[in-house]
Amino acid sequence: MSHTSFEQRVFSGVQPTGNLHLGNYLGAIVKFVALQETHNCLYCVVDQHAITADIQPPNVLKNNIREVTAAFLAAGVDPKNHIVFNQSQVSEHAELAWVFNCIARIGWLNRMTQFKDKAGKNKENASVGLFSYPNLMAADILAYKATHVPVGDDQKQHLELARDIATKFNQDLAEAIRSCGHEGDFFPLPEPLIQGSATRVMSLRDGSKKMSKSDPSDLSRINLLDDADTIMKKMRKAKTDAEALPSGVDGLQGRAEADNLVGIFAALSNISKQSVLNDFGGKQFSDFKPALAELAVTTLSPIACEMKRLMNEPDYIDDILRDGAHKAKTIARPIMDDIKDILGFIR
Ligand code: AQP
Repeated sequence: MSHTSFEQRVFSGVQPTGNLHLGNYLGAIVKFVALQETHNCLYCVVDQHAITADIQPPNVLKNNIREVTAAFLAAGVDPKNHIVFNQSQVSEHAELAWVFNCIARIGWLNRMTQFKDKAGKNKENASVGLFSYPNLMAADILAYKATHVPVGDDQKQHLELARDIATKFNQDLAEAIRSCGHEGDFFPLPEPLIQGSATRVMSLRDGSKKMSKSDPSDLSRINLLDDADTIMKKMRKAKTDAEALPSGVDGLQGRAEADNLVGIFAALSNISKQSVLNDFGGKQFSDFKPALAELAVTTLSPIACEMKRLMNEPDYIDDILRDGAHKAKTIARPIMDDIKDILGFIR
């Protein structure tokens, strides 16, 4: 039994694959902002993950990296007191991912549902990077020995894999870890932080599918850069059923679309779903949807406005990323050097 205690540190990332949406905001970015109050945080634009499905044209990828950074800043992430950077500028992520490719088992990766979803029927033709993506994600987190990872519910399985990798490394290399002068475990087991009423925001067109950047239907999601009219229109067209809203949360069972919209309202106003139903129980969607749309516009419009302003200052954004990468490297490099010593690589 190890008694190692690790400094609490938060790490999380968002892929710059375009169409940043309300799910990314409520499932992840809002949590990033809140955790700054209590933890040292690293927030990463995970650009190396963004080439696992399709290689984007370079100018598009650059723009998407700046857009995610702008979203972090506009939402309230503080790059002075915390660390904001893009993954590819800190080579330790890729270096550690290779080690983890040799720690993780193929059987573990074969169980990852996101790979199955994203590769679809064309598995043989998917990139090796898409398959080994969870190993890179484990490296993203463990390169900083991060202890807490705020993510949406869809990332739960990948976090479990990161814990399995950390456990196997700690156990298989226990003797080398000890002889290199480390007491107890080398890696913490990172904890997912999946909390609140919008951990899995669903598509506005289909309550059984998660809201996703890659959904071909733009009506399925609220993009962070949508203007007020577009948000109003998308909410108006959101799929619902014919019933009135229930007065208690139990009444949302089996009503995926209603549950999703109530969850979004609750998360946007930082109250419980039950509090939302206290106000709207018994009301029709024709009453609820305009109130939800207005709330979404009030919350998202200032963020979109600030994102656009920041996107017009690409040099400023690039400076933040470069500075953040430098700060991130000062944490990751010594950890990576220890890993090299543990493995027996000469340096
Ligand atoms: N629908 C969602 N509800 C709640 N949280 C979500 N997240 C993503 N979708 C939802 C969370 O946002 C963070 C960043 O996600 P990502 O960009 O790294 O990857 P993803 O999960 O693959 O996002 P998308 O938007 O769904 O993209 P595609 O279409 O490429 O699959 C993560 O914390 C994620 O949980």
